[in-house]
Amino acid sequence: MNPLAREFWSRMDAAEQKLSLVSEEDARQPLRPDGWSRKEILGHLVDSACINHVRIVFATTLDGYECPKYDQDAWVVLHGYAQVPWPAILDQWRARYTWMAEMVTNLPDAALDRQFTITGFPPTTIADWINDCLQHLDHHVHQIVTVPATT
Ligand code: NI
Repeated sequence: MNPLAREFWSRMDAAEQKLSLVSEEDARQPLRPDGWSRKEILGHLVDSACINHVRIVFATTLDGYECPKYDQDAWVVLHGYAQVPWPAILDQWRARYTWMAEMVTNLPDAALDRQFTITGFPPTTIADWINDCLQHLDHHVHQIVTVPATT
């Protein structure tokens, strides 16, 4: 297994252990006035996994791949995460990240240095982008676990 895939599985397992401890009551509360609740942050991680999974597969299989940015607030609203029970969002999260981890495990070494572009940003390599995805995961899991809920 390539080191990046090993890292992906281990960060995902660490995140899951923390996310599984969150109660439905805490998950429902916004973390800031007018900000996302834990449910919406976890839903945003589901969206991010879907989008970045597809970006990485396209970048692996197409030369010069360029993809759009996405409107993260609109995606969270469109999926109605605020109304979905925490365990259901967590099931989606687990499924999407496992699916992505399996794809990263199967990436040939040559794919890791391939470049792609998100419109408006400098080109990135697949390996750098996977590392960014893991930092993004850690950032939001940290928020979910440490920011006290406002009531
Ligand atoms: Ni984010």
